[in-house]
Amino acid sequence: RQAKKLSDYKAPEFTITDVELSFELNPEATVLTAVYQVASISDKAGTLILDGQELKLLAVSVDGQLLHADAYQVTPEQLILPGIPAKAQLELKIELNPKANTALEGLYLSNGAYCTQCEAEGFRRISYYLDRPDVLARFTTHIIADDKAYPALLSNGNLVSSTVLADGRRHVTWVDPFPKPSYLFALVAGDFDCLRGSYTTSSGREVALEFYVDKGNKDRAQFALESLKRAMLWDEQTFGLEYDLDIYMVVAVDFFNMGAMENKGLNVFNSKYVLADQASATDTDFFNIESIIGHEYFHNWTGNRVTCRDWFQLSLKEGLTVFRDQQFSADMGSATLNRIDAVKTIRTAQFAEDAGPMAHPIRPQQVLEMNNFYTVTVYDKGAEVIRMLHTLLGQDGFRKGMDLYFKRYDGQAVTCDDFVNAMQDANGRDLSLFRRWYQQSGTPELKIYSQFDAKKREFKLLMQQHTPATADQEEKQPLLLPVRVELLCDGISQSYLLEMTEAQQEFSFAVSQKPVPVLLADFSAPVKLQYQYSMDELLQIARDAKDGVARWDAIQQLWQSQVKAAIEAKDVGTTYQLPAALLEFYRQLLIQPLDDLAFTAELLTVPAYDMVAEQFEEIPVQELVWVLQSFVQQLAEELADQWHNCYQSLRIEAYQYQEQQVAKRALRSVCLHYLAFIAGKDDLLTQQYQHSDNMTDQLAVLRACRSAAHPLFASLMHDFEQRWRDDVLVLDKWFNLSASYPTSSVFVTLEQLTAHPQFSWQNPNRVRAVFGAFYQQNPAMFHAEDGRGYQVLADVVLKMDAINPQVASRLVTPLLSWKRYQPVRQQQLKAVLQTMLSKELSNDLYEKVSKSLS
Ligand code: BAL
Ligand code: ZN
Repeated sequence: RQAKKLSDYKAPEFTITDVELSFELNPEATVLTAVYQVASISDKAGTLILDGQELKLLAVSVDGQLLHADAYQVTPEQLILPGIPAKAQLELKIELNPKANTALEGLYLSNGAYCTQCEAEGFRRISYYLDRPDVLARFTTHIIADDKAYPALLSNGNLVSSTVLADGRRHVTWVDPFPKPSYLFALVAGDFDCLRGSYTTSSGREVALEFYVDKGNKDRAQFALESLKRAMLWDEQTFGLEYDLDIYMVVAVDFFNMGAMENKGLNVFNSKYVLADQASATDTDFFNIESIIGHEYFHNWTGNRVTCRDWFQLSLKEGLTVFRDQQFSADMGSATLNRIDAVKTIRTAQFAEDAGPMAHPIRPQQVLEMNNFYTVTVYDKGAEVIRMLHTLLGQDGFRKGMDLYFKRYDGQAVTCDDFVNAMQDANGRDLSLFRRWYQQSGTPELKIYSQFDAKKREFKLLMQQHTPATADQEEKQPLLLPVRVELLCDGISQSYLLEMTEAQQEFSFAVSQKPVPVLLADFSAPVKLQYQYSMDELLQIARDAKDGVARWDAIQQLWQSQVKAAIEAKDVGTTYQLPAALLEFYRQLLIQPLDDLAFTAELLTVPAYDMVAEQFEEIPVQELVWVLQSFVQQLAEELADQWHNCYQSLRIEAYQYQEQQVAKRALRSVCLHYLAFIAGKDDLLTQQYQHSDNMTDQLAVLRACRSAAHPLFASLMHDFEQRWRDDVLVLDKWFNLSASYPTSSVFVTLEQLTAHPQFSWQNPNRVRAVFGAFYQQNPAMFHAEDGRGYQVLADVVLKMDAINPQVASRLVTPLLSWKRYQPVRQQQLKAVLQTMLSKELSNDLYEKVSKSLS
């Protein structure tokens, strides 16, 4: 199997300027007529090679002449057409079987509705095409389908005609005036409810907003519609970017591989990121909807108007758009809490990716299956890289760079280098060193030592950076690290932004007395920091630092050191005593929570397993599970009255998704979580489950009972399943909780779940709800001593590979990092991976499994 390399990039020899697609929809035999205006770049005749997969080609014509089958060649991946004139009209007739398409790439059926997914290389499953992002064409789309069964016939751009044919079918025509790459093409046909709204842009243009959802779900789309309006306004105010078509459509579908897709003018969304109301969705669901609606909308400029030259440049649009959606969410709510969430993602999933066999820079250099590179590295580390530019250039400098980027490249397919050039030129600043972030993989380690000279009244920070080798790259170079520092002295905080450019550097500060340094405030660079703090210093930072992220991080570091101490003391039972100072800090927080209750809730939360695990080169699985559980138990018991009193003081009013209320619920949920670990709280748990008016509070009870393996769990879960068995989105929460129950009974449960009438191997949401939860939230059982957890997941991965390779390839991730575990686990993991590799695998799975074993 041949991987593609960034260094092999060649501009296309032909381009396609105009595309006219006519779909006659039929579940098992859709007929597509595709007409392309083809132009040779060199203005010479030549061989045109189009990409295509699993297509039934019925006919080919060039300039109106039907070609005989020996005038072209069809391979499993290409249509090769020799002797194409410098300018030609190519017409293809193709038959598709959407019903048989369980991979959910190209044209497929979701609950009876037709929909498409073309990014990254799905268009080649619809038609033979130059399926690469640097070929931009104007698309006209005709859809012909039964009018009664499919009243909504949608595609990109503006609707220009709609007529009913004599045979009762409807024929609609959509024209997208903006040239686009094929990955942004979309078609939807179905019978939906439509929630309509409108938005007037800052220049006074009226845009129709339309949300297409399953029948009966219109009310649940209201929040998404309002989120979209907020996103449109925010992009105008923050970046001066206005929407450019007359209509913006969002379709919610149940069968979808990703979260959502930014097709021009016609976003397709996983329904879980559109539909929400207080009874069925949690505060986190509402938050995610606003953020993803924003993300897809922001792509209209960062991705669609300016797109990627090739897929190695994916972070050009994804890193930048994640950064933009993070800024949007920060402005809609709490900047600190949003930043904490982003830091958690980097420290868990992204650092783990760097440490595993799939390590890659944010601009990968080699790819076998592009779908494998929609990763936390490209997305979230990509966003960190953009954030560092923002930090270095400041808000105004960054905006100047963005303005120049759009001025130069609107309507083009460009590279990450082009983006950095715009930032550099707009600010008159040399960013050559900074560019290393795009080509170097791995997590830099930043060691800092301090020295205080009382006589000279000088405080020094000695910094060393080092990036360990990764699976893909041996040699590493120093990077440009923006390091935010606060010096705390006598309750006063002084802030600095240091720019580290060498492997080793020293920074001096004039001070009156020895300060406590707050290092890497706001997590100003995606690195692992090492500094020897005392417990008192960490508690002082947690109390006094200006930066909220640093305050939270100080508590994180404190917990990390406690976990290490408990494991080193081989004291993994119940006897390890948490330090009195830490307990006292928590006691005071509970007696007098901070004004920001959501931030208080974060401080009161013991870090999750995956967060702590990432600190260990060899992960001591069972010890970690025990230690974390025993810490929660100890905190629960030591502060029993305080948890109870704090919980009782937070009575809340009728549900609204509103910042203060969300914060109160978050703190109540944390208190409840600890209370579930104490005997005698059954009434309180039952009370909240039965009497709350919203999903957030109900789910908090189930989660607390799950984590504490509480006797109430079974009966409450039974009730929940009865209540929600007809609502699959909510039932996913039940699937998730069932699969993450931390006892060995879960292995029987997993079998029962897959036999549940609402479970379907064809639906990625169901599969992820069960098996994603099993490996992400049930470390004790996923890593069961006898290797059963690994075997269960490996069997599911193989089964899924035949149905939906993208889903299979995501699920295999936790099996790949076998080198991080003790020898027995290594053997167990390697054995399941070797068995996998002996089978016929998709490229998606083959790339990951073979790298892991190499
Ligand atoms: N472009 C794929 C989905 C997203 O990142 O928006
Ligand atoms: Zn995106």
